[in-house]
Amino acid sequence: MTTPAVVFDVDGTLVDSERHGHRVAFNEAFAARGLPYVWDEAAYGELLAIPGGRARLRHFLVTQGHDPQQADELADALHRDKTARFRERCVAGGIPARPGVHELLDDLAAAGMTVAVATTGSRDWVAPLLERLFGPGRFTAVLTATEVARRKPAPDVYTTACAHLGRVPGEVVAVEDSAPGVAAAHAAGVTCLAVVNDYTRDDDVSGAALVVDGFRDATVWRGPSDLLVDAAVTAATLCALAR
Ligand code: XBP
Ligand code: MG
Repeated sequence: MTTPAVVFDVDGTLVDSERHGHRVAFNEAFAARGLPYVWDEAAYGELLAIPGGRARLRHFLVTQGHDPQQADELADALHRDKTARFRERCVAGGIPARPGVHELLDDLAAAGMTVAVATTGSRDWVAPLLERLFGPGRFTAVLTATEVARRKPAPDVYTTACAHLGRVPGEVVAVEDSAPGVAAAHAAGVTCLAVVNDYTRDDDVSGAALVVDGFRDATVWRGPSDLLVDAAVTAATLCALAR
């Protein structure tokens, strides 16, 4: 068995980006356009069920009474502005990695394991964020919503990542945080570790082989608890998951 490649989700997995990052950028875009909308933390948590910031905006605008065509045009304009604002935060170092992610990436590198990224986020901010936090060229492949036809929970971003890595799905382990992400990995035939967070703790992640609540000082919510080493997710955890 070759050592598995590990494909990481971004939002909510590698980084804690939604509550104080994306959500704030969306609200700034609403205000810049003179719109009366403000997504509070609870409302945004509900809207996260819709993968993709533009689709999330369009859905919300229709619920606010905008007709479909107007909602389409406004969602385009707002998402462009939001993406520029969020990108600035990424470049300025305003989006932190989740605790334990740096240590896990170092452990995977020491074990000679290939790492990649598969996200619903937009390449415009994903590329600078990954470089700012983890250094250039840290990931062998980075697949974003920009490169695939269908967003998670469709398997496209994971099947494309496997192809870019030259791996069959059985040689890959996905690390995700949410229901759409776990569903996408499962649909692609990729074993999945779910590392839930305060927005996704009630998500249906039944497709995951192991569910924990963090990368360090972790508690196993479901799955073989002996796969954690000193309550931490390590290269050995991910290798064992792939078998
Ligand atoms: C999470 C998403 C993204 C972000 C917003 O992506 O659904 O849409 O919430 O980013 P993942 P955009 O968990 O797959 O990384 O506004 O660029 O879509
Ligand atoms: Mg995610």
